[in-house]
Amino acid sequence: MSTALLAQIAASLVEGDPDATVAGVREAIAAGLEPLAIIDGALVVGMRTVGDKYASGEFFLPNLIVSANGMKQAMALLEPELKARRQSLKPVGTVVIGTVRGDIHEIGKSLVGTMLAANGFEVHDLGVDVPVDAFVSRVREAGANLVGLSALLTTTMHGQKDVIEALTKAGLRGQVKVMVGGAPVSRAWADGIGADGWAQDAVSAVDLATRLVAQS
Ligand code: B1M
Repeated sequence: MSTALLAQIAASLVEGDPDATVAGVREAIAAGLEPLAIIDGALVVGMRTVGDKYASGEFFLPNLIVSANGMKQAMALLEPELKARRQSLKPVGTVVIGTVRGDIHEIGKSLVGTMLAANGFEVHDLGVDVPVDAFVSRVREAGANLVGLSALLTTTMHGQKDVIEALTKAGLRGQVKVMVGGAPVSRAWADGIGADGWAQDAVSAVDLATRLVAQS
């Protein structure tokens, strides 16, 4: 039953039916499915199919927008569930996260931020299309020990390098670790721009963040 329900949620995301996505997620929560299983087994699967269909020319921008909206509504239901499973008095670390300048892709970044919060991090989510200076000033104000930079476009990836350079210039690079991610971002790219780590997905981002703050 749970496999069928997860497949049904993924299909509703692909079909662009946010009401059905939300209803399916509610049903899955009520059935006792773990939030992470719903995210990984249905929402990420559905968004991946949407991406493939867009890449092959079967889907167009409006399809992406409707599916992204369904994903966002589903995540709003799952975030409190994730947080409720993790109650930490002292944050594991303080992270400033955002999607870099010129890039409005929100879902992956928000998923990483939600997972970090659910795992005990204090998360300052700056949103999307974040100017370089906004990262720098929030790191300073929050006394963050980690920065997370998301980029989904090959044309915006260099924004990650710009933030690292700006942190160095501001004299903050010694106090913060930098992790990068997003579909076009690779380990080689992360090494090349002087980031401290790269994560392929939200689950490995939590592992990486935990290791990085332990070193800081
Ligand atoms: Co756009 N888009 N998009 N898009 N979009 C992509 C990224 C694209 C690959 C689609 C394609 O052509 N196949 C392509 C980029 C090509 C490239 O540069 N290599 C593309 C393009 C071209 C564009 C526009 C230029 C289209 C246009 O206008 N002609 C435009 C750009 C706008 C801009 O940013 N300036 C655009 C717009 C949009 C929408 C607004 C319609 C919408 C975003 C809505 C929103 O976010 N609110 C959208 C969407 C939905 C996508 C796809 C289909 C799905 C992205 C997504 O949400 N995936 C995407 C295709 C794809 O990726 N296959 C595509 C689900 C999400 C869970 O995965 O974001 O990869 P992802 O995040 C993962 C990992 O990457 C990682 O963990 C996450 C969770 O597992 N991760 C991190 C992400 N950030 C991390 C940070 C970390 C660590 C891990 O540490 C800090």
